Amino acid sequence: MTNLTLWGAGTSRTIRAHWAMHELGLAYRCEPIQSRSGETQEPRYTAINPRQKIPALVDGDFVITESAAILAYLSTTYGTETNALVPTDTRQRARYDEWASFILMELDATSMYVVRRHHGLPEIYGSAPVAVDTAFAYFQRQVGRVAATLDDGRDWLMGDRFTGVDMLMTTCLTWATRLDQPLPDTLARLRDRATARPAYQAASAANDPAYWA
Ligand SMILES: N[C@@H](CCC(=O)N[C@@H](CS)C(=O)NCC(=O)O)C(=O)O
Repeated sequence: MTNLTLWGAGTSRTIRAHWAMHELGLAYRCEPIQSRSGETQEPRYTAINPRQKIPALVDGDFVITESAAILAYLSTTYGTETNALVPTDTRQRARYDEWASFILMELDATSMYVVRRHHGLPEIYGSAPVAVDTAFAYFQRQVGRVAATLDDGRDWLMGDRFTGVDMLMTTCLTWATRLDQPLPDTLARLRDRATARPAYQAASAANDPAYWA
């Protein structure tokens, strides 16, 4: 029996936490607050996450923020041998952390979020076409290198088994696809395999704030 409440819906970061819930078969409640709605600044949410960012997970008396940390927490706390999303073997876990850091820093923060800020939200962050072009070019260079890793025929980043880093990667790839970025074939296939999973489909529905109305 769990006592899980997930705060946040509607973004490429919040879907990671919804997706983990569904991969792990967990029942949860959701407070579907949204970015730039003012809801992250309200006292009731600031009390949960003083940094005023979504998603955040409340599990009884424990609060954890940051989408990748929520995913890992849910897996290590509630995952089973068959559905765990994070490896337990030390070196496998190190490899997992390596992929997660790369995806979050190089693809999310340095590439897609720069585009989001300076192309998608110029009224808040300012228009910066050169930064946007550079971020797209950087994204292309990085995904080209990732594609080379997949050339050995593996289905997922860690090998044969689907893990949380495939989820982090997929949310960056779908984000890029929405912005008309081409992807190398192997990565497009990884994205398609991941988004065809029933848990992803369920999470997409649950990541829509209207789902919880
Ligand atoms: N690194 C964080 C990023 C969280 C983040 O930037 N969330 C945005 C929405 S995607 C947010 O909460 N913005 C606050 C607001 O716009 O009110 C994570 O992966 O969870």
